[in-house]
Amino acid sequence: NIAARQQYQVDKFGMFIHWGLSSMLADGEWVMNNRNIKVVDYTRLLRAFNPVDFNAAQWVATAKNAGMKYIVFITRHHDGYSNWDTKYSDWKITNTPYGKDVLKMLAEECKKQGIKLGLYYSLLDWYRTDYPRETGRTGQGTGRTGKSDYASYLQFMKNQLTELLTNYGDIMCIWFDGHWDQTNPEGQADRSSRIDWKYDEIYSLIHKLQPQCMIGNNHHLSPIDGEDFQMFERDLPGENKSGLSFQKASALPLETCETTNGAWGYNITDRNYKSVKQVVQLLVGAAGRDANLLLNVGPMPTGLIQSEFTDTLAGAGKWLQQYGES
Ligand code: FUL
Repeated sequence: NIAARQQYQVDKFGMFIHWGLSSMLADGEWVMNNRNIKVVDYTRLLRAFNPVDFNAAQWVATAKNAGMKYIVFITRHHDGYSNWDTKYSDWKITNTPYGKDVLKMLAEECKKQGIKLGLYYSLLDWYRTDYPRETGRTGQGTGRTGKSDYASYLQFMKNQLTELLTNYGDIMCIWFDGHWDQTNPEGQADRSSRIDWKYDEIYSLIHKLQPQCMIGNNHHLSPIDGEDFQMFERDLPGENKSGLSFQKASALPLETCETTNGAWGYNITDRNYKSVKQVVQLLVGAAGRDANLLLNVGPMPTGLIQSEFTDTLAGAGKWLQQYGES
């Protein structure tokens, strides 16, 4: 959809939000894998998640105040937990003591405040048994047994994506991640996948449900058919400072993502907060390459975005008001 791609490039600046059960452990969103926490132990987090300070209005206002035009929210990260009321899993926000569909509240608030909403969706899953973990590179310490079954896992993803693209209004983009779990080690040129993800089926389903929805995939490869934008994780398009981005910039709209400190998910020991100046430099660096900047915050387990982030983002917003194009 050409109009959606053009609009996407105009939108330029967005807020990435990494938040979920892992936020409670306050050690980044990879904590389950990094500490080899077993599914039987990790799932105990479900009964403890009660983000009483969650306030969609605060999140959306923080983005708006920064001059951002969209939000990309983690609906499901690698730990497989769903941040919405999905019918296809019990491992979800509505089974916590909090019990409310945060995605619904966020979608409604975005609509109210005129901010677009995109959804991050992990292909990789450390929780489900049917995810092809035998060929995966991560999540080996989670103690899952049984035979994996990609056909079943694919159907699950399609069901969930259908929910996401049916029940939450217009979705600006689906931001896929985790492809690299099934490739040879990062840093090597050979990124061929050990499984066939059947992207053609996944992408055509999305475009059928919402033709204007932009598809991007953090596979660190050149874009394939069906993708609408090309992303560079913590990198400027065409450079490879991260050691992840071997792909060259294509003709598609480009996006670079970065964090406001060093981590994606909430991490109490990470005080490496970027200054307003650093954020502005990121913005200018991205814009100079005609790329969007998707800048991340990791809200606290209570649901609040900490002031170290909101203050800096407000500072960047002020700068934009003064020197940016409107
Ligand atoms: C990576 C993920 O593994 C990180 O946890 C994070 O979500 C980042 C944006 O993408 O591939």
